[in-house]
Amino acid sequence: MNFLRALYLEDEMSGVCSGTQWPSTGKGKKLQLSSPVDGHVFGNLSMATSDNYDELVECAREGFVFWRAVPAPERGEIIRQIGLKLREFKHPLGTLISYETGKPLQEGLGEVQEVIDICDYCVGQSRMLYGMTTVSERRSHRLLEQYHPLGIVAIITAFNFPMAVWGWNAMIGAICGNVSIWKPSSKAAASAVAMQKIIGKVLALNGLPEGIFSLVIGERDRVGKKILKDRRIPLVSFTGSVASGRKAAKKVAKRLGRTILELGGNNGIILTANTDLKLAVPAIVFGAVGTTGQRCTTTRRLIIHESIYDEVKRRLVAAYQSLKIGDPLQETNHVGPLIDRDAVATFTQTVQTITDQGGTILFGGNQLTGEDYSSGCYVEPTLAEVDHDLEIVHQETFAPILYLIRYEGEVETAIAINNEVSQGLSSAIFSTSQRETELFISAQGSDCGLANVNIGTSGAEIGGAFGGEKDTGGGRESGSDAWKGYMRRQTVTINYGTDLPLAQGVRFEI
Ligand code: UN1
Repeated sequence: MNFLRALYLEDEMSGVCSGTQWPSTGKGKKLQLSSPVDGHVFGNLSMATSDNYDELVECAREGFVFWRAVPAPERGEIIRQIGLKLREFKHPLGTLISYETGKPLQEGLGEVQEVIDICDYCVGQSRMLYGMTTVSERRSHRLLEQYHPLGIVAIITAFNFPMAVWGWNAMIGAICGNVSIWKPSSKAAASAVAMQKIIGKVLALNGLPEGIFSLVIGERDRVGKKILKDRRIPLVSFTGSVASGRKAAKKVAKRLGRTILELGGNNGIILTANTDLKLAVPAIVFGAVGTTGQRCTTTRRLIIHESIYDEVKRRLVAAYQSLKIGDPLQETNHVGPLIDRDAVATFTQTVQTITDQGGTILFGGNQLTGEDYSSGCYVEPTLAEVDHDLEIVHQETFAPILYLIRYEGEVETAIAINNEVSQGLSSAIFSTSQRETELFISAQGSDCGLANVNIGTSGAEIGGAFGGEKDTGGGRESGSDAWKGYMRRQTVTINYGTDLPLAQGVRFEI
């Protein structure tokens, strides 16, 4: 476990940090950190108390007063240094992600790369927080629009991307002049502690005050609820299930705070009669089993034209037979464990429900047992043949279960099936016909936030805005103009003349 030491992780950890300081958590509840890879407990963490939380928020308020006055390109310079530091620690950080969450090492390293990429992106973006000017209807007047920081951004993240999703939010938020308080999933607490320790080096080197990047690991009912109700926090960026996102959004809305929601997906790939299967098969398999089916962008539904259905099925079964499941740190394995035993129970229950509702399991469906799988978290990636309208198919099960759905006729039928679920995150089409692909990305096409052509549903690049529609929550994070969601917009009207004309020609004489 050299990577734990390389990341300065000790056996006893604190779950509270205001930047570089780790205040004592006192009576905080203890959390055991264990790995789904081998079931070992590799550390203990003391969670934040309510007092810890309040102190952290006060410190962040002070941090904001400092940070908002730092010129944006100077803020970008700090982020540049963070990106360089992360390059130095990429391997141990990626290894920790893999060990703590169970995703293959390649994907763990890819996740750290995603944070490095967003850092690089933010360095440039820090010089491009553009406003605009427009003409006034009044003589010697000018209208302009500018963007200011909001204040404290709370970032609530899930276990499946324990560093990247924080990176999108914290880095974009920071160049915009905000400070952040990160509440990670307690299932991936060590990844958060390690990240905080690494960025702390940069904060210390630059002599920055506390309260710019804070971390709070606490119970959902204690710390999580406090964040949602806290008027001192103008923006909450929430990643998680639709059910918990709905509850969180209600609480924040009650105080008229802002949210950025990145909730569940039920992502489909359409395979038309014109599919290039050489491209499609690896994209489907990576999309369905990558991160053991626990990405919000995981491919869950395949909508396959009847003319190629049997061939697709044959190739997928063959591909699934060749998948190696086991220790994700060994690079010869394709698939690691699920996050915990509860996730295995959900998987097993879903497999049962599929058959109860009339579906057929084509491949897999079982939990794996034996010496290599002693943590009890490993399952077989699963293929199921189903009708598109089964209730279970319309739900997101966070596990490697891929539904094969047959369609007849034109691509419009497949698009309708793609769009009939309540979630709207990612979608894809495989086709060499421009008519079909253009229709898919047109206004009559996919209703999702991400619509891909001849690539799979997962593995989005940071340069685009990331997020989805309908039950996915409508939020946008990461690239493009997503930064605007982290700022308050101000319209300014300037009179540089000697008269005071009123808008709309209203006359008022005194
Ligand atoms: C998530 O699962 O919450 O597009 C994020 C992807 C990754 C991010 C997934 N870049 O699959």
